[in-house]
Amino acid sequence: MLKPIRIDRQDPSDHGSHPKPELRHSMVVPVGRRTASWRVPVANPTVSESLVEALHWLGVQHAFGIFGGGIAPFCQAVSNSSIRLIHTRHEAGAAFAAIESSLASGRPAVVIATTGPGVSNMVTGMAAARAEGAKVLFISGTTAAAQRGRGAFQETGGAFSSLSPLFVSGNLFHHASVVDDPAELDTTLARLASGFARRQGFVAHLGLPLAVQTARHEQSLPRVTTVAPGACDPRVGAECAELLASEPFVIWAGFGSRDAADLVQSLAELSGAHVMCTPRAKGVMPERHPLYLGVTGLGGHARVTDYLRHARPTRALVLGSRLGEMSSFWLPELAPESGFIQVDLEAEVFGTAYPEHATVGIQAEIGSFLRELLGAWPVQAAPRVESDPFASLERPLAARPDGAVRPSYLMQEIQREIVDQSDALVITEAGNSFSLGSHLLHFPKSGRYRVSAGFGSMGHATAGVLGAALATGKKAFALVGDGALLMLNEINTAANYGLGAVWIVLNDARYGMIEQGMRSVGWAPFETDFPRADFVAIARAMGADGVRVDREQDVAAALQLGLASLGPFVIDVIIDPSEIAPSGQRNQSLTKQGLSTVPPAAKSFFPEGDS
Ligand SMILES: Cc1ncc(C[n+]2csc(CCOP(=O)(O)OP(=O)(O)O)c2C)c(N)n1
Repeated sequence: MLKPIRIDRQDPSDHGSHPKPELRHSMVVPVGRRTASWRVPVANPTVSESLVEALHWLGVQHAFGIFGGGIAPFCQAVSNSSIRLIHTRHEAGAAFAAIESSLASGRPAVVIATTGPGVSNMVTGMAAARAEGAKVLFISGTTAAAQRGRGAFQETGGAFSSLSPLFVSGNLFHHASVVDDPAELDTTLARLASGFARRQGFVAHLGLPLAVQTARHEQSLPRVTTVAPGACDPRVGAECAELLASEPFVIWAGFGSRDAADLVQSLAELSGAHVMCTPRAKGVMPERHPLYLGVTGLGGHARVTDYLRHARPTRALVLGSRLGEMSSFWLPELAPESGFIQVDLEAEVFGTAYPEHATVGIQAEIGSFLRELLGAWPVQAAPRVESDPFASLERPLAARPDGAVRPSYLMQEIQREIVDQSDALVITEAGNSFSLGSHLLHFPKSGRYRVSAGFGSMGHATAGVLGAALATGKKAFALVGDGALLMLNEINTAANYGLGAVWIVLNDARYGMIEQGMRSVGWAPFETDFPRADFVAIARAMGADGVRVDREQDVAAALQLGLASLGPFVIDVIIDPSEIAPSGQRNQSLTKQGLSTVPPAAKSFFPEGDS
């Protein structure tokens, strides 16, 4: 029977009237929204149509993927809905775009693949989604029960398929299942509704056999409203305020604090504590603020460790970071004498990076914790604000007349033309662009910089930039290596949909990070270079446009072209490979893990030093 769909919840970003005012502060409502694109519900809907309607109601705006016979009915249902469907060139590209769309918007995104290789092509993206804390639902075709074990083409799901482990909840998925019967759909939707309400991300995988995709299923929407866990007990805030106000401490901001940037800054200014950020938290504290120290981990700043050595804060307040390798390299010098107060929604992260140091773990949402802490902060505690001791280290580089573009010069111009002149998002790729971006770009606010520090797959930024551009409706810039853009690019997809994605390619005709890494541990590089690619020709051949830059004088104009371009655009920058990227700590970390006993040979080019 056809039932009208009532959407009577509000987008949580709309702080107007709420249906249940008594729960206003703690309720995280799945991102259902009163939509302008109201559709007349389909009569006698299929499972695919019901699922799509529910996903739309849960806030999904974008689906990315590659079609195939095993998932065709679901693709058709998405295509007929108000969810925007982007048909990509690789399932991994679809996954990376979905991750970045989700992180840029806070909404769940969907990735679609057909049976067999469609599913296996998504695996890297699945792991990246989990590591990045995105909200992504992977939906794939599965083999019908009656055909399983009988040599079905691209057999997927069930007892006989090599891909069956991909339909089990665990370390990869918060929820995974094959929906073998339409009757399972409502329970599955309830699981998705509560999962998508999690602030720390949710990754799910559903397998849908064809017969289930086309079976009739009466439309129903999830009736779950989740009260978020992790609101901070005021007594905890008061105790922490008393402790921290009595001793010098440093704030170590992680990705989990990105939505509480104002509160982090308020705490720093009220207490006088300095702030250091993990790469993914760049901008949580304005990076030109006098109390900002710099980045820790890959591309980090030596001035952070210098400060800790000289100022000797007794404790670090860690906000929303597990302090993993790319955020800390587990450096002992980053651990203050009395250890850490670590605030996180995930209790499993407490004390794991520095097990030998004392850690007080507080399981709470960062914003709620900081509000309690600030509310209880003793008025008599005098702020210890100092001026920025490092400002004088910044020396603008002049364009040199000859030679390829120095990466440091390119970053300076990106700062001036893109970061300072626009509100575009910048995403850096696995490779030298990660450490260069983290080290040399300065962001005034949270949400402008992205890097996959958790899983770090090449191709994450080259394809993720599509999702960022789509979700923000603005230009998004991917700073990528030539190797990564050759590995995976969705330029043709971006051209197809006219997306505002811009790739700035560090074209050095080699896997630069690998080559520099080999040199830095004393190896003679082998097999790292490859023929130089012409990315402008590639861009044009794929329906986009671009410009090549091979001297520093032309960098600014090329970046302006990228900013002004109407569609996808590639800026192919011939860079000087002799300038060593600030990735020294990664190489030292690999050496400690057993890579080489040869003493490091290459030194970082960067005068500030990478920590
Ligand atoms: C899928 C994947 N394979 C391999 C790696 C290891 N890796 C990290 S950086 C890198 C080289 C990157 O070269 P390029 O994209 O040209 O960037 P560059 O460092 O030269 O700027 C490799 C192979 C990875 N991170 N991801």
